[in-house]
Amino acid sequence: MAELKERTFIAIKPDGVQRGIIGEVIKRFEMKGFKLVGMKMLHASEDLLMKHYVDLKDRPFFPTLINYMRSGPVVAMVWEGKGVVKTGRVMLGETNPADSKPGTIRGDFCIDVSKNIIHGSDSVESANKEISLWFKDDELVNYSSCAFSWLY
Ligand code: IDP
Ligand code: MG
Repeated sequence: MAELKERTFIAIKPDGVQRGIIGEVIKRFEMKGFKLVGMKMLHASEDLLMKHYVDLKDRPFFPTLINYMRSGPVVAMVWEGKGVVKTGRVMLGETNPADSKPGTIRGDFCIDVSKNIIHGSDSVESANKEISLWFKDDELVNYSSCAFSWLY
């Protein structure tokens, strides 16, 4: 049963918020069958973003990335379900929207790699790290979904 409790960290970036894509992203994850277990809107601090993107700190686009992520509020979410990390990445599309297929979030709603509207954890290990970075334990909820036995 633990595999059904896998969690991923999804964040709608400032451009996704400004362009009105919050509802569409939530709709896609809900309709797929994943369970929302945490959600908040916030202006991410520089410190939080530096930690979140620490693996990219030596890349030339790092300062631009941090400024972009600080340019407005983001919507941070935790979604739960079987294979949600990998499937979540498939639903997002490729890092560069130009390589993302239609039907994916980045393939459908954005154009440029520097404005790719959404973040999703790339492994279970980074998901766990990112969830504990962005959320306190008591900001995540435990509840049973009435759809559970119709999904699994
Ligand atoms: P991911 O978000 O698909 O996991 P990463 O390689 O982890 O992609 O990069 C993190 C974020 O950094 C991307 O989502 C994008 O916002 C930004 N980024 C990645 N590559 C570039 C680039 O070449 N130019 C500008 N921004 C980039
Ligand atoms: Mg990444």
